[in-house]
Amino acid sequence: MGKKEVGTTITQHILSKQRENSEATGAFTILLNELVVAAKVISREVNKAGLVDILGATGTINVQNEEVQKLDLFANRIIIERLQHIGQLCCMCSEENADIIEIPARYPKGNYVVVFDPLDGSSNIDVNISIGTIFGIYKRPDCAPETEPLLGDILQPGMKQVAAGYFIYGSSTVMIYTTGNGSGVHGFTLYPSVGEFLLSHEDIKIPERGKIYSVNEGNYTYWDEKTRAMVDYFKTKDADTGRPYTSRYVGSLVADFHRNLLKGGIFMYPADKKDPKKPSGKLRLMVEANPLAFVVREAGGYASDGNGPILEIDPKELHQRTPLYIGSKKDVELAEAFISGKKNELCA
Ligand code: P6P
Repeated sequence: MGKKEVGTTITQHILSKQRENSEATGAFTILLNELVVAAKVISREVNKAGLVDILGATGTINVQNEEVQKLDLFANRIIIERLQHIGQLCCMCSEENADIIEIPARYPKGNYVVVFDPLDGSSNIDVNISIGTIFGIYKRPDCAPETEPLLGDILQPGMKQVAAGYFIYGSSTVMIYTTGNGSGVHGFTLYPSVGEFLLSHEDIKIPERGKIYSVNEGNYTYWDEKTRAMVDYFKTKDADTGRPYTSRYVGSLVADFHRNLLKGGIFMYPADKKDPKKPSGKLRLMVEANPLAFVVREAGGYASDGNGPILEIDPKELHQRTPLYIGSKKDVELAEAFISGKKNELCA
């Protein structure tokens, strides 16, 4: 038998997962496949951004009061256009849109809800640092697809996701996704010559403890004492616990998360006093923390807001922010012990 010419495509993999699930109707497969098409288009634009005049800001400001880069706008539009026509969604939520994105009346609707950050880390676009698209997929609580989508359809705890993942546009374009329930976390690398995402990282498991901590220490002055003590802990020399850890911080959540997923470690965006309007830090629960928390849990890791599991948070607002501690289970549990004040119990 000759060497496999192509390898396992993402479509083959999704279909094999669909066949394992007797209730699967193929709707989910259509949805994920359209997301893949959107990512291929975004990847092409990201990779030629340096050549074509789509760099630089549009001069507009998004709902997060951040300058919108042209590629942000482009990625947001592509994802909405690709998903709105497939007849599987009741609505969408994007980091770039203040309100729920409804499905135009001319298209049939379905019962899936997709939440996404179309291009996370966009401030790094101009300096050629890896950026990414983050997505989470929910089923709308049982109701007729044609009924008006309500905020309650989107504001579900992260544990209710039926799938989640991300695309990272870096030295190569990689898709990481999981459908939860022990199905594993799988990675696919885009082969531009084939135009397909091919299986490259099967059943990813994050090391139980890492040697890397990722945090913006420029915020040290804005942290409370527990947060400072926790970060100082990772920097203190102690041979028995493999400290000090190595510091790695890209400033692009998908890049920092992806490295830690493969190598082990902890990414932290603590609450801080830097911006009174963002006391919980700058990361968003629905479109950043929940999808990555769903992925890391399936890979054997953990994600906490410092007091408990991210996936158990009951969302109150579409764009609410949360402190985020995510990665190797033992490291995140340690961080949680510091922030929740249970550190002494842990060391008892
Ligand atoms: P800071 C990018 O803007 C982003 O939302 C995440 O991708 C990244 O982890 C974080 O902000 C970086 O924020 O405050 O350290 O620059």
